[in-house]
Order: sequence, then structure tokens, then C-alpha cells
Amino acid sequence: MPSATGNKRVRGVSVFRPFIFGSVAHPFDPEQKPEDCPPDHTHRWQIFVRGINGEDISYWLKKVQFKLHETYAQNVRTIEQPPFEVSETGWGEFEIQIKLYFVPESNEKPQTLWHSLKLHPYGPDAEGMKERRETVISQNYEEIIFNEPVEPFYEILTGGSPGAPAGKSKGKNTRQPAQSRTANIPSGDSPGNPYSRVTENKELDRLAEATQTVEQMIREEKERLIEKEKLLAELRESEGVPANTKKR
Ligand code: SLL
Repeated sequence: MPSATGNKRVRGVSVFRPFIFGSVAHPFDPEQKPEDCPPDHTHRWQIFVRGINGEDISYWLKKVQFKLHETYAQNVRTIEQPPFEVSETGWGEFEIQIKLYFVPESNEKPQTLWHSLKLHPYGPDAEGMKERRETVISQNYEEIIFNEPVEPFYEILTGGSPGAPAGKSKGKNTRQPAQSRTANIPSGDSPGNPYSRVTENKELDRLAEATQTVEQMIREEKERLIEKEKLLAELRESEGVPANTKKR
């Protein structure tokens, strides 16, 4: 149990931590289906919760409970340490409930997410992907926000990793200043990690462009409306108001 001081909240502070959750599905090659899986299973898949670019998130995430479809034996799977993932085989898509449990120092209640397991390719090249038997990835970037965390948890969230490698200076082994924990995401993309500042900025540019397009469309629509109203007024002037719309 956290002590009374451990329950003191750091006022006015919100700390967020990014992570990814989702699924990866690999269709079986009918010629090389694993022998140990039921004949109607068509895919191997994984559901996971992980840090961006493989970053350790176990300093705030204690365990993850994945609730699979009832057709699975022991469908509630609890993963107590990283990697927080479940690997299974199956034939159908379904919603997976993901419950995040935080480290005890956090004094936080668990939080629930949902993920739609995707086995079949989707998007513009779905057919091609299916033919090439490509891996189907469906994942989301998410941020968890700890509002006014309790002090010990704030320390954990922002402090260094206890196992930070020792650095060398003047020939002596000295402890490296604790590598500080932050919510930073990598600046550039790398294979397997699409979540970076570069992608974020591209997305922001795309949104700004889309906003401009929509604003331009609204302007044009307004101009059209003004034109139409002008025409209507002129018609009313020249033709008079139709009988059935005349005010009594
Ligand atoms: C569907 N509503 O009809 C979904 C249900 C169930 C998925 C999908 C196999 C489990 C097993 C499996 O893939 N279940 O029998 O081992 O598409």
C-alpha cells in the first residue's frame, strides 16, 4: 500500500506517455501450415501493447490483460511483463479488450482500450496484398495521460532508469547521470516504426492543407449563396413574390 505521502498528488502537472497497440496477422501458406494448429485456422496473429520504437514502458505499465473471443480456450490472457503481447492462430476477426494495469506506485485505476483484430487486408491495395499473402498490420499510436500523478509515480515517470549503463570518465567507472524518462518520440522514421516527429509534422502539414481547402470551399459556397440571393431578390423585384409564399 502506498503511504500517506505516497498519495500526495503533484498539482497542476500532467504527464503523458506514448505507446502503440494493435495487431499483426500473417496468413498461412496452405502448403506449409503448422501441424499443431486446428485445420480451420487460417492465420497466425499477435496482439500487442508496446513502446514507440521498442522503448521500455514497463516502468509505468505493470501488466496487460487481453480478452480474446470466447471461442479461445482461456480467453482472458494476462501478461505480467514485457513484451506485452499474445500470439495466437485463428480464422476470424473480433474485438479484443485490452486492459492496462499501471505500476502500484501510480495509485491509478486500470484503463481499457479496444482493438479490432484485422486478419484480412484492407485499404486501396487490399486485393493485391491478399494475393501476395502480405502481413496485415493494424496499429494505433496512443498517449496515456496521468493527471496530477502521485509524487512517487511522478518520480518514476520522470526519473532515470535504475539500470542505466555506467559511463566512463577519466578512466574510472562512474555512474551515468540517470537517463531521463520523457515522452519523446524519435525524430525520424525507421523500419518498423512509423511514429516520429517527421511523420507527425507531415500529418500536421496535411491537416493544415486540408483546413485551407475546406476554408476555400466554404468561401466559394458563400459567394455562390450571395449570388443566388441576389438573383432571387432581382427576380422578386421583376416578377413579384409567388402567390403561395406571400406573407399574409
Ligand atoms: C466472426 N465474430 O464470426 C467473429 C468471431 C472468432 C474467432 C471470430 C478461432 C478460435 C478457436 C477463432 O478464430 N475465433 O476455435 O480456436 O468472424
